[in-house]
Amino acid sequence: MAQIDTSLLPHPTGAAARFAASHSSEHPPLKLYGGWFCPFVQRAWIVLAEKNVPHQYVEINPYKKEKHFLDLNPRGLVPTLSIELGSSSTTATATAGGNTKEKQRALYESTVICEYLDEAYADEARYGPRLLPAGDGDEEVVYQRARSRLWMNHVVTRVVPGFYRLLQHTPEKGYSIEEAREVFLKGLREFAQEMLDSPGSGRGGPWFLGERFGLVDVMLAPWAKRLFLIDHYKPGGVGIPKKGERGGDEEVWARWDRWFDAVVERESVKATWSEEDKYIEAYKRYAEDTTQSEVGQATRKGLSLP
Ligand SMILES: N[C@@H](CCC(=O)N[C@@H](CS)C(=O)NCC(=O)O)C(=O)O
Repeated sequence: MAQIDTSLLPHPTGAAARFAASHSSEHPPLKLYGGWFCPFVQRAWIVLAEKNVPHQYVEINPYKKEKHFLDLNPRGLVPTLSIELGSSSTTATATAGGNTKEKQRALYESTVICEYLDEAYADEARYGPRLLPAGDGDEEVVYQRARSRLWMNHVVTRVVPGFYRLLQHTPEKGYSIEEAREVFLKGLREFAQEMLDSPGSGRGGPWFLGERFGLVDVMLAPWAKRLFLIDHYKPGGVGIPKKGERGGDEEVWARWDRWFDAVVERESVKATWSEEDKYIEAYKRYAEDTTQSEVGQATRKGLSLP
């Protein structure tokens, strides 16, 4: 594997360094294995911060496929959670005298991890509001939960792949930067349009569900924070049209601005963010399309992301 992906700065900086340091003590019930630069990790990190969940953060380099990491996650990707079931800090009931080894479990995939954390730490009095609308009795709640999953899926299958296709664009590619930008902007515009059209309070925002921050916001927040990398590295940048130059789209992009301005200021998002120049360094390998990461290789081959 090329050195480029294994020579990453080995620790977070700035606010994320402080957040990691405040969660560095041994905590067997819940450990998050992550990499400071990784947007998928930031999703899980944001949920932990939102809900103030007791945990240990363990910084690793996922490109070095160390055995203890692969034992937890055979896919070898961060975020990875290590969980000890039966501990008192989750909703699971403690079983006395059991074999703790058997209760040691792992989970991976950022979307699965985020939903798990929201469910495992569901006590609203202790962990704050649920991030996915919860409850089965109310048909509106059940609908909003499904709708949230639909738009989480939009972020996962459309927006995120579009981000890498644009960021990894180089002049020798078989597609133009304009085309990559158009596809990416289409995904963002559709997201903003859905917020604008949404029934009830979602329309006014600032969040996807209106006044309530939720998992749809979590899914996209790390890439919203990383949009500046496209402006930094790619000619023409992200290309969101400027206010007053949006033609018939003034309203829809204004709704995007409202969401974006709120998300970059969200405490949990800021708390899990390192120093800006460190991302510029870390993403050079994407911008030059030399990364050996699985996301980078899949983008290069036109395959769906790992
Ligand atoms: N689908 C996964 C993607 C996770 C992912 O790609 N993580 C990257 C870091 S940002 C990783 O661990 N890469 C290791 C590699 O590519 O070898 C998720 O949502 O958790």
